[in-house]
Amino acid sequence: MNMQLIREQFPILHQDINGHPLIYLDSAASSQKPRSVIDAVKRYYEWDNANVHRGVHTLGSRATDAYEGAREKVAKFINAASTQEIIFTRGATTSLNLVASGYARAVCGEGDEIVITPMEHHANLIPWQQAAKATGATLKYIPLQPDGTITIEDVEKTVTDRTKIVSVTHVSNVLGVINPIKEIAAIAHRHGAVMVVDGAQSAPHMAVDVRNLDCDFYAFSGHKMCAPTGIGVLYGKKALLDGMEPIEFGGEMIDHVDLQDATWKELPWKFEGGTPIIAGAVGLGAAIDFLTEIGMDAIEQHEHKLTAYAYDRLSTLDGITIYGPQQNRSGLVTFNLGEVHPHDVATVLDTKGIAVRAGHHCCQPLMRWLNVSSTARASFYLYNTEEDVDRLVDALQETREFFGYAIG
Ligand code: 7TS
Repeated sequence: MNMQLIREQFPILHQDINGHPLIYLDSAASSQKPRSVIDAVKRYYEWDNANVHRGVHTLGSRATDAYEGAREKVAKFINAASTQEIIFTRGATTSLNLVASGYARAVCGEGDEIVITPMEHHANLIPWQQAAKATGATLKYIPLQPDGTITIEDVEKTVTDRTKIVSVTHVSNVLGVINPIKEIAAIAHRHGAVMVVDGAQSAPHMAVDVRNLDCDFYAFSGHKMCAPTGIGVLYGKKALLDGMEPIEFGGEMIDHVDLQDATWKELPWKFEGGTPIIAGAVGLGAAIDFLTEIGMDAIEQHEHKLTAYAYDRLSTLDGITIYGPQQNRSGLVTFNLGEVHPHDVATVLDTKGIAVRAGHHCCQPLMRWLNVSSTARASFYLYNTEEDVDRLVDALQETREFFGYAIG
């Protein structure tokens, strides 16, 4: 990958923060946007903006074409069988809540099981807690190994014939663990359960093929993959989506309405109540074009190399604890520096122009399992370089010296 060419396409990266060139290491929270995405959204508002699926006028049909064109790009990007399987949502959180409210509550009952892991983001944990409480189902957890991974043997032990849903993150936003979704899906299916995947941290960073994974639902957010905030996707197998009731009613999703009853449009529109996030979808389409042109495999390889480099360099710092496995990890490194509070680490790094995230990363049960209240996290994307990692390591070294008393 030509790093200079790639970095030139992200205007935001070329500025000083607190007197230092910005090093952005928080893409797991939200990625930066390339010029082509910013321009596509701008062009849409300057030339094509109108509501979709209703106007017979030219702008209405241009907006509809742009919106539905983006859906085709998404379907191709994840290798869905058809655009009917692509529901536009507000993001991964909304997508997962849609499955928990629209599917889980309909199929689960007393004594049934929903299986997840302790490494889930709250967005893939609380919706299942709520669905379990509402239906009398039991929420079960596949246990974690000391390095934060799960084993297939434990999946086999946890999933039973009473399991209706298995929902696992493809990539952990804290541990960087990449879960073996295809193998887990095969076990879920053998027991008649459906496989839900939280793809918030995988879709932006690797080639995803939902048919090869054979997952039933796959959720992700645009803003973590170069697209604007406010747009996301729920992929679902057509037969399952056909059998599901919508959870939002009005506007776009309506077919025929009487005083006492109503019918819905066909897929995918039945799940898209109200005026959809048209400009967001246009931006997501442009982001997919941008990522695809560079190549998802090339992006994955770049991040893999960079993360290995970061892991090795960070490991040399006295008093550092790095969480998650050393091998087979995605593009982020989560750590603590002795007893220094991660918010202090992030604040000192910010004074040097380096943006990292500190906190519980919306994974409180995982923090408890790690026996910490919070951590710092550096997360990488296609625009990050080894020089960024070197700057981080140097800055952490200085932070370490500053807080030496707390590191020992
Ligand atoms: N699932 C995972 C694995 C995530 O990392 C996130 C966001 C979500 C779901 C929710 O995505 P949203 O776009 O609907 O908010 N993760 C993070 C993070 O790690 N730091 O900030 C947001």
